[in-house]
Amino acid sequence: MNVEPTTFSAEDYFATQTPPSTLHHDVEQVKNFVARQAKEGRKVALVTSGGTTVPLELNVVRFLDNFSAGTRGATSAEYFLKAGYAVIFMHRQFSLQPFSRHYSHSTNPFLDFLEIEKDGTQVDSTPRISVTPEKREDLLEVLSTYKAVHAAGTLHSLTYVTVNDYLWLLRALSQELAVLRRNAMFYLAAAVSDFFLPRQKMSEHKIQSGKGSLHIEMDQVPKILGSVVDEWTREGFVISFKLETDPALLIPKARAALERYGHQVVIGNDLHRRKHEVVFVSRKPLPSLPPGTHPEPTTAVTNVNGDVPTRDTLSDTFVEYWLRIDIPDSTVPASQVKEIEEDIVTELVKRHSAWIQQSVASEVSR
Ligand code: PAZ
Repeated sequence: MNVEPTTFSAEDYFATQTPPSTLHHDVEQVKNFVARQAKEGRKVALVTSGGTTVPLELNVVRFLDNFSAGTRGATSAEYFLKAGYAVIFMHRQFSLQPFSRHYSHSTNPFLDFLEIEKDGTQVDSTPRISVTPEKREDLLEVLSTYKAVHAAGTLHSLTYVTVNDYLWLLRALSQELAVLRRNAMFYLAAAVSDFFLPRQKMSEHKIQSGKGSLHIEMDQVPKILGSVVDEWTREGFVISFKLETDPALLIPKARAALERYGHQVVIGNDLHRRKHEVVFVSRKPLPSLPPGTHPEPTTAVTNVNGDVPTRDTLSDTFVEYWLRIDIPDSTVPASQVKEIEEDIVTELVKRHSAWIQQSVASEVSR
């Protein structure tokens, strides 16, 4: 069968692709979470995190994936919680999560710092387990924050695997967050595939070898950010991420995304420098805005040379703000390494507040 490649609109996509079986349940939980946060007057950040898969068969044996481990999303979620936001953490199943990320099985396996005490058994004669002394302080800090967040009920996590799961969830969650109006922030850090195989073109069973090379033609994933901004959650503060490997493309592509979707900020990052350098691209404030409403970046950062923050105005319409931190020395313990997400979140929290003030003021003056 020869099926032509299609460019799906968001509408066509949802009319032809099937939702994940857990969607209804996930949405009910988010609805309750959002209602509670709204009642308690909290802002809510929807953080998307990790890569998406693209299955090649209906009975999936093979799939396409990408590099993202979910570090950006999981780390940022912690800083949003610290800043007083409630967080909906929508992440790729088994990618990094807030708090537990500090004890990742590959970089800091927790079994390595638990000890079975030789003496001092408990009343029922089972041996006691204790934490290696040099790990106690860090663990106590992470654990206390984790427990406090759970007690406050300000973190809600849910998972996706495929790009299809991601798209359905993002649509449903955006619609749920619309009730928060300007108090909703969308922090879209997930690495979402640009291409997919519609179920109508997938083989039902495992693709067989023996016929030479494999040719698969994928369709383009619909540009869903436009629907988030224009239809599903029209008053939210939306930040998308743009990843490139060619530095020359970063700013033009980020600007093009802002131009196309009309959201608030694109954070650009280069694959290899993403842990210590990002660029915020946004539209220049209109000259008629009241004084003090311009979200001026004030975060104290230094670049790799120890210079003061740079802010380059490169066009009449857009403004770029580079955020850089020092590349950590390999001798610094992981728990003391500065994380760029701390500064990213500080900057966004400030911009979100300024933006709320500004849009409330312009609504009042209308
Ligand atoms: O998950 P991670 O920390 O390894 O990587 C983060 C990132 C590079 C995926 C994120 O910062 C990002 O740029 N996300 C958007 C990617 C894109 O679709 O362009």
